[in-house]
Amino acid sequence: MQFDIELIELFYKTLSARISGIKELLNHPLTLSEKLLYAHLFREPSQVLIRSVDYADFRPDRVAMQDATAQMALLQFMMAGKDRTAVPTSVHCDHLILAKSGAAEDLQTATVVNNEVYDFLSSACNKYGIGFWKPGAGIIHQIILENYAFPGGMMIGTDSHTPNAGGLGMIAIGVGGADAVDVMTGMEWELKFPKIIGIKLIGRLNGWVSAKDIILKIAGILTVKGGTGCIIEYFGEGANSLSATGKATICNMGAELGATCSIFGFDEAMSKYLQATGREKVAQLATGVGADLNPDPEVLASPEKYFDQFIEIDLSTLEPYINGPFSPDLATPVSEMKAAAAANAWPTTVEVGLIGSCTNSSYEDLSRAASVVKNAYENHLKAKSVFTITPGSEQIRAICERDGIFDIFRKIGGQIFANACGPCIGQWERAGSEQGLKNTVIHSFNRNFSKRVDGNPNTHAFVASPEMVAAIALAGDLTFNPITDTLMNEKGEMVKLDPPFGTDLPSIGFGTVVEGYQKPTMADAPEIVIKQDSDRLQKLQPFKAWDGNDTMALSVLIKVKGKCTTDHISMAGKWLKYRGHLANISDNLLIGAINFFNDKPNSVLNTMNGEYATVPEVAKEFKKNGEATIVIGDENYGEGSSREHAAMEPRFLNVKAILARSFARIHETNLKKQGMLALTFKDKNDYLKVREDDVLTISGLADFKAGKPLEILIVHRDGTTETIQANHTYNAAQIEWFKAGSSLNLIRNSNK
Ligand code: MIC
Ligand code: SF4
Repeated sequence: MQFDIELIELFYKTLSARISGIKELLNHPLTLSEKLLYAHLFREPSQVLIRSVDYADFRPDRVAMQDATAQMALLQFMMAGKDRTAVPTSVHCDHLILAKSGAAEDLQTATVVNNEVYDFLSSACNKYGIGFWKPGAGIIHQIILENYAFPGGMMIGTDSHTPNAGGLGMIAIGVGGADAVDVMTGMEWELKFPKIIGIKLIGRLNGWVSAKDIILKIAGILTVKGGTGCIIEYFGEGANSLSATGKATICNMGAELGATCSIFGFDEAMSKYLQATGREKVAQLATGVGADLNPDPEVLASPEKYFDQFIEIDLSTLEPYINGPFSPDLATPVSEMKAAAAANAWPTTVEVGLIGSCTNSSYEDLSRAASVVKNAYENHLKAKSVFTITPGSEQIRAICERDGIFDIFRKIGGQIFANACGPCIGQWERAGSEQGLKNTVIHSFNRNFSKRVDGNPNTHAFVASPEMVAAIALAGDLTFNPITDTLMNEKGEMVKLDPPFGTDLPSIGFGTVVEGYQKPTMADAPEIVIKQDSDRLQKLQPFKAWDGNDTMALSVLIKVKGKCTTDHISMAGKWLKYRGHLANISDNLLIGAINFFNDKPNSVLNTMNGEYATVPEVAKEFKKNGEATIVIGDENYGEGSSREHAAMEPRFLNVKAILARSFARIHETNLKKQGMLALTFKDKNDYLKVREDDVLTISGLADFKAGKPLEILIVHRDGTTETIQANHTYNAAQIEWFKAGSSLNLIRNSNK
């Protein structure tokens, strides 16, 4: 379906003139990222912005939110006192559907169980002029790609995989709800001007290798931190040979590298996809300004001159990859899996193969995976593992059903779940997972942090392309390499699977499925009701402003050891139901994080009584006593999702500061927006100085300034002290958020 065509037309009409102005200002050939970032500045650009140094204000074209984050975002938006959103916005119900018995039944259960939340979201959308996509319509990123994304546009979304729309040439960035509120209230949206990593793809994919393998390989090169503060821009003949949905897979998983977003230049594949999905007009308009939607020829000719980092990947020599367990950047080429699994004692029997998610549920993905299954079936092979499929949207589901793709999966016992996130976010009632047995699953999703799929810390989740998931699940063996290995069929014959094949676009078109969309009416919108005694929704109370004291004395709540993603800070799965209730969801604060001092999750010292208790319990005790605390973090603290609950929960429970070795971008901004102090050790070794019963006094707050470190006095229990320095990245405007108690308090104050 085509939305907001007037806005898109206006955008293309003025683009070339804007880009000429930018060229004049920068006075050098431009990367695509520069063109699109400058073209979306809030104010006419008047100075060159220094990458990774200057903050810049932007005017995104649209906002997208999914149900698990939209609740908090809309609760905040309601406090801002506006009648409607300033830019086109959409909300998508995808995260709250539990996968258990199959699509129809699970969807029915979800509408009952989440009734109150869906009602709240739908009535808020109706009132504020927001497009609402009902449960069952599909996963946010797939719906955006099919209906809203347009080459050259800029979008923010309250989900870290928003960059998926880069597959259609859009600058699409994952943010927290408070950032969405900025844009929805018509204010400027701020971002540190990113660095740009150029990736040239040469050659062509063949055989078992797919777009997913490109990003799995890059994850291995750049790691989960390597994209932080960067846009990844893809180009080269290899890039042009990929389908739009293949490009989207690559952009989607750029989130796993911490990248701000990823982008491809407009090409024939994008045009074809736009046309196939009913957006001929956009395809035509974008074609008319094709040069503006691609890097300049000089950049393509000497990329190393214009990008901050340059990588070249030859698709012709690429192998399929399997990444994991527990981290999406642990990349192993399929040919080395036998050795890697043995060396690490990974369980090699694969119990479940899960296909789908926002990353990989395009027609191309599902048709290629189905071709593998069909080939196996025709050769009398039986699947050794269980198969599940989560389609990305109703549109995809309907055409896969129409074209017989799902029947192929059903033949080997595959179960089709609802068009939703499902197992990807722990919304999977997996029988027996509570027993905590060591086991292996393989999926085509993007994240595989501990406990993420089924809540079991001993589930080893590996990430691969849908076709590799299909092959490995058929074999039931993680070390199976379909390129070289054979499988024994029912007749005792050895069978070698044929390489997968599929098509990017269905030969008889997408049809016209647009189920589940609710257009806002605004005028006759009824009041938004939040019940007093609800355990799912709670009206927000503004956070208190800074008290004006120069110093802040904070007890250590937890010193986190190692990886601490937002899944560790604010777990998803069964906790998703409290995403609209700050008090209730705060009961999961940091329950997945490992305490440095005893190597246990959710067991920290309560210095007030010398006993160990859970993190939320101890935080609440401190809060009750009117004492504030600090959390000590390791590297890349807050990696992963955009959920601002990971920042609001500590704020709510009186944690005033997070002092880490380093932060992930979205989380750091979320902390700032909620009025917290997000600080980093100036000397990373100082992390080791903090003991579990310390009190840390931050000083210099009266003179809190951009670029000026804060001083922290560590007072140990034995009376000894040490002084350390803490860096921060607050600019003058962000310091005002801290002072006001949150960025939202500032918006509210200005609306009074
Ligand atoms: C995820 O993939 O982790 C999520 C669930 O989509 C999150 C958003 C959330 O926690 O609601 C994300 O990626 O931002
Ligand atoms: Fe949903 Fe998973 Fe995609 Fe997040 S990564 S939006 S949970 S499908």
